[in-house]
Amino acid sequence: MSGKGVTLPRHLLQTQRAQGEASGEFTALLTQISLACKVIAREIGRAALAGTLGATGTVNVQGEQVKKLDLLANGIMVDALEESGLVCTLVSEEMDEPLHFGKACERAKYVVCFDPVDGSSNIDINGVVGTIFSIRRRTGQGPEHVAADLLQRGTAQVAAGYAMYGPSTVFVYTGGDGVNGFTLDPTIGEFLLSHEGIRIPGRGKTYSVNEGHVHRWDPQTRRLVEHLRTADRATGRPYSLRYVGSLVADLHRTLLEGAIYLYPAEGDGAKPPAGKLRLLYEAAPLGFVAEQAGGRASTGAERILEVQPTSPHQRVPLLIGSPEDVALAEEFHQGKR
Ligand code: AHM
Ligand code: MG
Repeated sequence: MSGKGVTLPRHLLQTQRAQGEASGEFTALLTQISLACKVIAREIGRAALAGTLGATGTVNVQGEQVKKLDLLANGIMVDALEESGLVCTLVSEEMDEPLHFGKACERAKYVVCFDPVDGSSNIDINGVVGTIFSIRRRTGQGPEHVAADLLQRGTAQVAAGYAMYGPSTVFVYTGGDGVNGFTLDPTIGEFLLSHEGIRIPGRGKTYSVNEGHVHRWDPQTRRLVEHLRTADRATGRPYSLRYVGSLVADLHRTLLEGAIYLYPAEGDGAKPPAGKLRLLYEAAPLGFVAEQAGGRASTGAERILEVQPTSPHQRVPLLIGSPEDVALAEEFHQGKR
C-alpha cells in the first residue's frame, strides 16, 4: 500500500480490512469529514471573491470574534456529519452547546469534536488555517449518555486529525496505528497519500510560542524559553523561533521537522492563569496525532490524552512536539531545572 496514487478512501479501507473492521462505517465517516474539508478548502480559496472574508460582528461562547468563514465552515461540517448518519453528537468551537442529532441518529456509533477553522486570525490575510477533528465512540445509547460521551479522555479517541489549507491542502489523520498525510490533487478532487507513516524527529531546532505574551507567563515558562534561545553548541541551541499563529500549521511543521510548540497557561493577575487552547477539539486530537508520530503532548504536569474533560469548551496549557523537547519543557515546568 505504499507509494503515490493511493486515495484516502482506499487507504482507509485497506487499513480497516487489515485490522478486521468490516462494517465500513469508520471509513465512511473519515471520508465524509475529508469531503467537508475539501468544501471548506474551496470556500477559503474563493472567500475574497465571494465576499466571505471578515467578521460577522458576533462573539462566540469563548468570547472571540466570529469570522464569516468560521460559521460557513461550521455549517459545512455539521451538514456533512449529520448526513453521514454515523454521528450522534457534535461539539464545535463555534457552537455554544453540543449538538445532539436525536432520533435520526439513535443508532449512530460516534461522537465528533471539531474546530472548523483553526487559526482564524489568519483568514483575512490569506494565511494558513486548518480544521481539526476528534472522533470517539459513544459510551452507550440514549440521552443519559450524552454528557459522558463528550467528556471522555483523549485516550478514548478512535481517530483524530486535521486538514491544513496552505499552498496545498493536506489531510493528516491517525486511527491509532501511526499517522498518514494526504495531499489534495485538485485536478481529480482526491486526497492522495503523500506522507506515509509520519515520524517526528526526536528533537528539533525551533520553538513556537506567542512570545509577545511573555509578561503573562509563569517563571518556569520564561526560564524554558530563555534556555531555548541561549547559545550552546553541544545541545544545538539557540533554537530559532517559528510562529504562524495557526495551531494546525505550527503543529504540521513540528511533526515534519521536529520542534516544540507551546501555548502555556497565561495570567494577568486578575484571574487564575489558564491555557488558551481547547482540550476536546484542539489539544486532545493533535496530542493523539503527535503521540502516534512518536511525539509527546503535555500540559506541563500531565499527559494531554489523560486530562479528564469537565466541560466541552475547556481550555488547557499545551506543550507539544518532539519527545526530547517536550520532556525538557516538562522538567522546567516541574521545577526540575
Ligand atoms: P482559533 O481556533 O479561534 O483560531 O484559536 C486558536 C488559535 C490557534 O490556532 C493558535 O495556535 C492560537 O490560537 C494563536 O493564538 P494567539 O493569537 O494568542 O497567538
Ligand atoms: Mg482553534
